[in-house]
Amino acid sequence: PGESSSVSRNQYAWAYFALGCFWSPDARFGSMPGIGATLVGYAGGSTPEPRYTQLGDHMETIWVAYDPRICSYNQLLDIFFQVHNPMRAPIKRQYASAIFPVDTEQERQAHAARARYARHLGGALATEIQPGIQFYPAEDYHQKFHLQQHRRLFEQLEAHFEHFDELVRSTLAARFNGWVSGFGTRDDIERELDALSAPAGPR
Ligand code: MHO
Repeated sequence: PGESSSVSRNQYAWAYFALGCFWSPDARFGSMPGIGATLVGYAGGSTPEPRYTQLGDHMETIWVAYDPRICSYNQLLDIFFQVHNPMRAPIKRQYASAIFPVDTEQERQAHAARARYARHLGGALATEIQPGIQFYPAEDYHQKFHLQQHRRLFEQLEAHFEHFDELVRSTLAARFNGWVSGFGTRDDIERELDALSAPAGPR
């Protein structure tokens, strides 16, 4: 869709992945240097206006904004294939494995990576590759889910942002969400504390 012409308006390109329950990949990707923002949501289906309780044929999906000068799409694909089991058929479509490329270059790299991991793992992968999806952000309580379980920390962070939406789209929230989930260290976070501004994401 038009929303995704890479690296327009700012230094970030966009990527979308589905790999099971989105809480943990949100934290894993969010902890990586080069990731400016993450959101969780629903994509890959045709049901209009999906909600968590009414997913229809959509999958739990994460959106990431990444700085290609720091972190390549190929590196994201490596993380994607390494943090879930792409050979396992999902118990339901909600938790299916999928890559949603935003342009033909991402699509090419996605196919190449899937073939590479199929060879490496020695069998066909369940991972779908579906370009041109629409992404629907999930309900507030799913955004930075692990961080939100740390009530007092989350409230302190909220005080620094005008809107909830700004907080959950911030680099700061992405890193803290990673940190409380066991990804990255306090030193890692302190080293990039000046990179706090968030890119605009899908509405
Ligand atoms: N098994 C998880 C699913 C949540 S995820 C957002 C749980 O209910 O704890 O699908």
